Amino acid sequence: MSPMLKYFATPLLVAMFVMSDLAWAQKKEKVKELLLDNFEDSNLVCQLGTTWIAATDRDEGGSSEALLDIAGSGYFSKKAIHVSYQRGSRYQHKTQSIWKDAFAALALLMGEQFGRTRDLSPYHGLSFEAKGQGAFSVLIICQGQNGMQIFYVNLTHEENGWKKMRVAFSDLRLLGEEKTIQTSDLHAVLLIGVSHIADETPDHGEFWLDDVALWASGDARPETRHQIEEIRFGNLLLYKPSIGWTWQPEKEISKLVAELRATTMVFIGIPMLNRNRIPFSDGLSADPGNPRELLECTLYELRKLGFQNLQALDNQQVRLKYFPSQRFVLRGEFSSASLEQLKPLGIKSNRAYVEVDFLKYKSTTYEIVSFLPEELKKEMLPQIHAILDNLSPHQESK
Ligand SMILES: [Ca+2]
Repeated sequence: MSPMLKYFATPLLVAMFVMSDLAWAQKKEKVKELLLDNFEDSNLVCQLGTTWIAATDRDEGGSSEALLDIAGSGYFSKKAIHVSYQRGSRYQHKTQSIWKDAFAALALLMGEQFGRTRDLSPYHGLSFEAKGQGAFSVLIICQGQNGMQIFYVNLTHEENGWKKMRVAFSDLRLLGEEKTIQTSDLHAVLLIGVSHIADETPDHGEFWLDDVALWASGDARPETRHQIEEIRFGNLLLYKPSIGWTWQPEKEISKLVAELRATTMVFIGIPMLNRNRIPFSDGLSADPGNPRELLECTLYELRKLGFQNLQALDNQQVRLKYFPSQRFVLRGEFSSASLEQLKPLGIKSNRAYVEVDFLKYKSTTYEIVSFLPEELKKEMLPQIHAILDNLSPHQESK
């Protein structure tokens, strides 16, 4: 029997689920998001049937260049769009007597060809995953009553890896003016563009985008990768992705991580009620009011799950929205087997961050183990905490 199987064979019932965003945990409105492109089909045609193009100042007399291709490694997926560009210098417009700043951008036509428009007013904004050092600019060209209008917003991106960018259209400003975009402007959108910003990035470089989506104002959950459904777990209400998700305790955790293309998970345990002690595997048990005993049993279980060199950093009482929790914070390392599974997700370091919460509800203690690669902690930990905060008592419907 594998150590994992032994672990699961204990009285602990364990469920796991993936999280990708926090808002869904708060409200269950229908997701109306439209995924424009995840590039997995390797072509430059998006979900609308329109095409990604390189948009540069060449047509107006400039000398910038941009090349698009589908790159072989996406955001937790196989493909993304890749842009390499070389910005020229300021140029004089070939038909108007004005000088303009050089630009080289990636753009998505909203109509089948340039000049055709699409009504984006039902949508609230644009989201995408971006990779590339420097800052990004999102722009929308609208066909206004007085001709073309360019609205834009700048976004910072200081990290090396993928970062989620989420823009509300209402954040866009008319180029050169203070005017913000109005719903009426969105009735006739010619294209959506994304570029690096001249002031903050070199004149030549490259960047990647993936999972480009339009989100609607009613979207409770802007993520598209995992549909979330509510499940009852013991006395608690939890959320889990419903597509392709099954609980398979006989599998290694690390494999599940890779299969789900997720790097963070939470385990919920319902220890069988045993009067005053929480049972762990191999006959161990702990007094729920005794942090030292809880920690010892926790370390024992985590080692069985394949974590190594564990070090307890903190232990505190945390007040969640509905429950008090005894929380342990630990650092450790993934096993080499786990790390092999994490590699395709772009995780290179074996450093792991782990939090274990023990929360009591009625006569049951729940054990929640959240773990993630240390390098994703900044991005994912707030989401884990949001999920924990939003765990709520299950209400029988009448
Ligand atoms: Ca992709």
